[in-house]
Amino acid sequence: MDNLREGIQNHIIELQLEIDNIFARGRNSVVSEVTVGQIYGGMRGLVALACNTSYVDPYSGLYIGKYTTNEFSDKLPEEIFFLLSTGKFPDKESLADFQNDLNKRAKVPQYTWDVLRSLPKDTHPMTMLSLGILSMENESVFKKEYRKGLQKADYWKYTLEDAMNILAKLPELAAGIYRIRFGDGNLISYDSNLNWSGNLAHMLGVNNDEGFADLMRLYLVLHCDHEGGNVSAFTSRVVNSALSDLYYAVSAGLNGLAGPLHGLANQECLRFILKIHDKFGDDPDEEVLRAYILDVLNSGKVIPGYGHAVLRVTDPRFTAFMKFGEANCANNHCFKIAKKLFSVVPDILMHYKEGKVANPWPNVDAMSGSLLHNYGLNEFDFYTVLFGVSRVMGFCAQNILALGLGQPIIRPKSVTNKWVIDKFDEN
Ligand code: FAM
Repeated sequence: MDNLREGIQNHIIELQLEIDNIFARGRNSVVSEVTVGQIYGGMRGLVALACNTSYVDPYSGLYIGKYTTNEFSDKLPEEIFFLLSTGKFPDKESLADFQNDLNKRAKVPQYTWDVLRSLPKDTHPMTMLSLGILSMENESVFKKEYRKGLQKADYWKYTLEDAMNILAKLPELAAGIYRIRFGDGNLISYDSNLNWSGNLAHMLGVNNDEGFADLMRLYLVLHCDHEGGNVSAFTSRVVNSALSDLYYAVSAGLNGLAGPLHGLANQECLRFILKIHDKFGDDPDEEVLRAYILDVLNSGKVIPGYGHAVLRVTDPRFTAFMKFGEANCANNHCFKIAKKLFSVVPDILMHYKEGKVANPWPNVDAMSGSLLHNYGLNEFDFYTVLFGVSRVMGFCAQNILALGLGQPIIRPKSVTNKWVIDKFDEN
């Protein structure tokens, strides 16, 4: 992985130069004001973090580095990790070198399986994933080197070692969790001739169809990162900023992803589609669908898969999944219903309660579950694990770069109600 290490080193130098320039133009310039509403409202919209791995534009969606979703959605996850952490796609030789390195580190230790197999049978797969990563913390190279006395400038290098060890083991770990939790508990062996996502598809043992392997590739690419302020990425960075090693930080980020307002939302979408299928069959009439959506809204519920905190257009990741569905499973009943919802829901949400829904368009979750279901991956509780496997790439890249740039421990200031009241009285 020499090329990856060199790529990151160069990227850190470039980013540091940019930051030096920014500071020269005004280190104390004000870019954002904090309202009382934001203090009590989850800091929504507050500009308070720098993250150079990815950016979400309200109108053009997710960028990884300088590339739009359309420009990276046909790549391999390995290429995406390279892009997240170096700002560039790898050439052929760098990609092969990186993949060889992952192959060498792929084996999950026996003690991790012992931990996972000792859990109650109905443990949530996200608990198993988080615990699986944490169980390997004793292997942290960063931790060992730090104890010996590590220079600050080298923190990122040993964090990269940890990242490689974690990323390499994720396909075997995630697939093993699936087979222990939902299958007969027998694990399928890693195949070093396959790539990262190909191995995940193979070891899950759900479907040998090439389309399924390609769906795993696309799924792992599209969920890789979403800026630095979302619950899981931010949590992971906060934990790592205390120099807790990457095993702690990745496990912590996954714990955030496991929440129903974050990564767990995707399973709700498929549940919604299956409910529509149960009620109205394979090909519901648009008018019937429209009436049903209004009923759901009038009962005070949200339409899963629609709306977004940042986006104001159809999520390009939804569009990429839709394109995949058209090419691979156009006649699948869930896909057809998801597609029909796309032609009905935005118009309803646009006019709902005088336009209070800021974004009536579909997000990434509106389509992904239908595609997984098409290939026989029907266990909803596992979907967030796939999201997690992908998102770990973002956690790792964000932490490596932040350490490379010497970012300090994160410690925003909190205040009491009294402090806020006194502030009002002062003004
Ligand atoms: N159906 C019904 N009402 C909706 C709605 C939807 N899909 N999306 C937003 N609204 C309502 C929202 O509940 C709020 O109503 P109240 O003022 O009564 O609370 C109002 O519209 C304004 O909300 P907003 O500013 O448009 O959205 P937020 O930024 O507050 O929330 C979401 C964004 C994604 C939480 C919200 O759109 C939602 O609940 N969507 C459905 C669930 C979903 O798809 N979640 C997955 C999100 C995905 F991108 C992810 O992170 N994995």
